[in-house]
Amino acid sequence: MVCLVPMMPNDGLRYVEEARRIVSEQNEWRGKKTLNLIASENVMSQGAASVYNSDFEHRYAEGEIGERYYEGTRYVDQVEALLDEALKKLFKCAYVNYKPISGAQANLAVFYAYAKPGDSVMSLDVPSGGHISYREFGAAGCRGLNVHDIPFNPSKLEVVLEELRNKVRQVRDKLRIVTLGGSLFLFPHPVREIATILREEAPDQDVVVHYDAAHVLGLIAGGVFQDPLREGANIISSSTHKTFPGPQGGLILAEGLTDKKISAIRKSIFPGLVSNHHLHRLPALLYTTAEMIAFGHQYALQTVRNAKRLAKALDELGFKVLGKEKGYTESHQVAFDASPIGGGTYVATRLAEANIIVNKNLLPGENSKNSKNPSGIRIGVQEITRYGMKEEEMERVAQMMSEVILSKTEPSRVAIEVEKLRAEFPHIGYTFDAIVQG
Ligand code: DSN
Repeated sequence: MVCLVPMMPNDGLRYVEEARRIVSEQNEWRGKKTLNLIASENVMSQGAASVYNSDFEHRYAEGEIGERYYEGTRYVDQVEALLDEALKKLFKCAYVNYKPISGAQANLAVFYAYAKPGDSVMSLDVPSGGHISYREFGAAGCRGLNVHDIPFNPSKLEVVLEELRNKVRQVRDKLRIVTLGGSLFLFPHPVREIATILREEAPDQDVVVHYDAAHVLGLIAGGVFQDPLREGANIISSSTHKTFPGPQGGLILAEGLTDKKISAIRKSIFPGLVSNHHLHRLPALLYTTAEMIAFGHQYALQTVRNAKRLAKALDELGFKVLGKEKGYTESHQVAFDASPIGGGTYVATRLAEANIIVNKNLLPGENSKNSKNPSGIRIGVQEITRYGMKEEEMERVAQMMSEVILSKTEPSRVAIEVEKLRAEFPHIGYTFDAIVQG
């Protein structure tokens, strides 16, 4: 017999107080004391944040605009109609679906729509930049797909097109999807060339060219990276919170797909993988989309300029930065090989002690078994760019990283410099905040 001991109100109160304290300390620390260089994160504007928490967070709206399975959805319909229009305008595409609640779920929706168990897909392996969701241990594997590697040259940081052609010849009979894009994503992928290879080598297979834009969506929106839907990609999956500075969530964009393929992806998402699509994020996504229509180009341009400058400064200070021969990067990311200076885990941990937040990362050519202590460090400058930092500040950031790692300065001393730098840039830029509130 189970004996239940009655809880006292104070037992509950402790958790409440702790929850409030933790959130308050997180906001203070992340908002004022850290340089956030995680490549997959960003911050929403005050305006977007102001429409994020609302009654929508309690509601359901399964179904489509005007055809819901619930009553009381008048205002969701209004938000979604505007979101549909704004996203199509920004990305110049015929179809959008903002119901996936994460980028990985959007990827699973693509695999579910266009391949069945036992079919083949191709993607970059994780060290070459592929996201875990494209691999056999991720969403592709959950769908029962056979995953083949896209050949990648680790020193040139490029897809090897002739090897890819040979691979397509070998697996063409069951090949359904080629997934481009990734998590370590310094340079555009050869979408046009790969689409051509697929047309030439598997003309009868109707292979879907799928591009995961999660990391670079804001750069695509700003017109400073590649434009996958114009280069031969049939469908884009993404998250909405990396270089695209919206609420956390997922997205599908498509252009030129047949009605049958549109219907397949729509059904794959609802009723396939998503029941309710977390409505509270939609007004914030609309708000951010409007900001990207207005300010996306300037923001994206500055982001890439900052990444290039940070990479160059780190290189000059003695870090082994990837991609030097190609200008280091064309995206928001910078990567360096930390193996000569203690390895990825050591460097990331030590930088974190100075409140410089990065992530350790596998590098191209590395054995994926090293994932617990990989060689690399991946950096993203999109968030500090949103706070208004420019090339001059990138030099300062590189200098601080060098002090902590190369000069072995006590991290707590550098943390003081980090806090000072943050204090100079308290406001998020490239937004309507000044206009709407002023
Ligand atoms: N794993 C994340 C990244 O940092 O790239 C994306 O889901």
